[in-house]
Amino acid sequence: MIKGLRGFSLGTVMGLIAAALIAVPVALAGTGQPSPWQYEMQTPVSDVALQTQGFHHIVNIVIILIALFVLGLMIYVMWKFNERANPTPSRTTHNTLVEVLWTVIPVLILVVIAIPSFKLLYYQYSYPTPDLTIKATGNQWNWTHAYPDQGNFSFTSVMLNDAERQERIAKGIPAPRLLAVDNEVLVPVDKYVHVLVTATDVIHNWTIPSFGSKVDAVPGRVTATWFHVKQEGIYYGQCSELCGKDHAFMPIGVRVVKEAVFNEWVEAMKARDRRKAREIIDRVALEHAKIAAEREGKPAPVVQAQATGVR
Ligand SMILES: [Cu+2]
Repeated sequence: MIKGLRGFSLGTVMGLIAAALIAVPVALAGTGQPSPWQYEMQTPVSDVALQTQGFHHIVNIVIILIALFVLGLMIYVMWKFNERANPTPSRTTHNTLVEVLWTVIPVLILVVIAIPSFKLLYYQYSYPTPDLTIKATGNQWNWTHAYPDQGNFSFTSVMLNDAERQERIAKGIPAPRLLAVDNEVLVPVDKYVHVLVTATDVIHNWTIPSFGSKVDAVPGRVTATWFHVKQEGIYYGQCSELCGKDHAFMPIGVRVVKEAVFNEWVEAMKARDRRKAREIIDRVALEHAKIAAEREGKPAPVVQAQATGVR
């Protein structure tokens, strides 16, 4: 009876932990941005991000098992060998078998962790042939994004202030605080995108958590990341290397759109028609807001005022 109970409780506890690790975060994680009460990673939308999250879960389970094992040992020692229960302590100092075990088993655990870890690391640095290459340059404190193969047009992405956000929100376009930017980076859906990253002043870091992309932007050097996203939408990230007083205020917004929309936007940008480019982004942003609202089971954002032209 007791044996059965023990098996049940350990299995149940582990099951509950695994369920909490894997199931709950799905409900709490935001797509492309953080969500209230989130403690897990943002919903992965690229293969790299998905694998990173899977690896994170594996390591977390290993950590929990080790912590429970050590806790169990400590409780056992406190109960079995306290002064009252064990007044005459043994003078044993060595046990070859136990010493070999507590050396070899941790090594094996590290090897088991290292194999998927290196696999993932190599995958992150595999750089499949790109369909599009963009260049991101970190400045104190905003990002310049350039499209070298599309006529080398470039623009700076600056965080929206509260008044500017309210303008967007009034149009029905979500504009999350500390994340929404004036000029979003547009990329086509289901394409391999390389991002060449550098900086003009100090080290910044170009990051989009949902893509599993995170790379330092180092002055005088070019680093790179890549992503392949199959789901349209807006994905935010923030500079992730302490870079000065406005480090927290230089977000990155990448909008993944249909190829036709992307091409239309590129033509507008090439023609330096910022008004047209803005209209294209506003149109697709409204579509994305509706899709995101439906996906999360919320009512679509209410358009409070008609779009009144271009910022
Ligand atoms: Cu920065």
